[in-house]
Amino acid sequence: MSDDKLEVLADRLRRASRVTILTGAGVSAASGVPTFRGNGGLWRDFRAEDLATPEAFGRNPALVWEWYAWRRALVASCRPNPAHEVIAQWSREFDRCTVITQNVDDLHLRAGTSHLIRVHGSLWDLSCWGKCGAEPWRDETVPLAAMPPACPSCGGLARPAVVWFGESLPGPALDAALEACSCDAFLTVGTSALVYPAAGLVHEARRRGAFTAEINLEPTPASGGVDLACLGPADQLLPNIARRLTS
Ligand code: BJW
Repeated sequence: MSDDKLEVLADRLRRASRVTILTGAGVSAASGVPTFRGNGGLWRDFRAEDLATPEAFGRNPALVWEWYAWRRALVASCRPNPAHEVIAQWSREFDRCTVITQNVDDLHLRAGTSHLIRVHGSLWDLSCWGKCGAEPWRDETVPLAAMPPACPSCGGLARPAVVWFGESLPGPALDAALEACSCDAFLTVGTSALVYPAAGLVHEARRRGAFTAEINLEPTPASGGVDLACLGPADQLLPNIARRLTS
């Protein structure tokens, strides 16, 4: 990664009044959380697309819960890495900085990020599969007391309160994410840019006049459409940019 690109990005961030950062699984990779696609993206022989759907849960809730229980245990043993820490610092120190994450691991929250929008929910929230009307509830116990867990209100089957393929993103989160596309600089970090509508946000930001940049280990479908694509690990490039901002 050339120093010039990082300097250009640092300069854009320095001059921006409003910054928006979109994150994906690559931001948590250095914490030991597996990404969805690419090396290590499989759980047993299943891809995310095989398990993260209402149809998969309806067919075999025990299997899908096993996947989530495994991920909850793994994430519980992980810590935020320097990428989370820099993003958290910027979210607190820049005047107007919004962080939109597709990640459900809550490592941004644990790093102390403010103005955080979680568009795909959280591993640690549960809701009623039968939609009995109970509000989603938080359960951070590892392992879960009962498998599969039950809704405390109606006793029916509970589900992870995350957004599966074919489901709508929570309206307020999506509205806030779209609003945050009206910014001076939009940075997309550690996402394969394959899953919509999140993948469309960077293009929306550019359409509205933002300077757009991507940080990823490899090129993605978004790379050709951003102003600056930086190849490298987020946990190294973000601290490098942060140092330039303070020097
Ligand atoms: C590093 C790194 C390091 C690694 N440093 N980088 C428009 C067009 C086409 C399709 C659609 C569309 N609109 C909607 C759809 C359908 C669908 C969709 O997008 N399908 C595509 C796959 C084609 N979208 C939906 O269904 C969404 N709902 C919706 O739109 O509702 C309305 C509607 C419904 C149906 C039809 C039309 C409209 C919902 C999407 C929900 C996604 N849910 C999941 C699971 C969440 C719960 C859970 O975690 O269990 O969200 S799937 C999974 O993918 C998860 C992630 O948040 C999401 C994105 O993955 P992410 O974060 O990008 O991870 P990876 O693994 O893909 O990439 C990691 C990247 O990091 C890689 O690029 C690495 O190189 C990089 N990397 N180490 C920097 N150290």
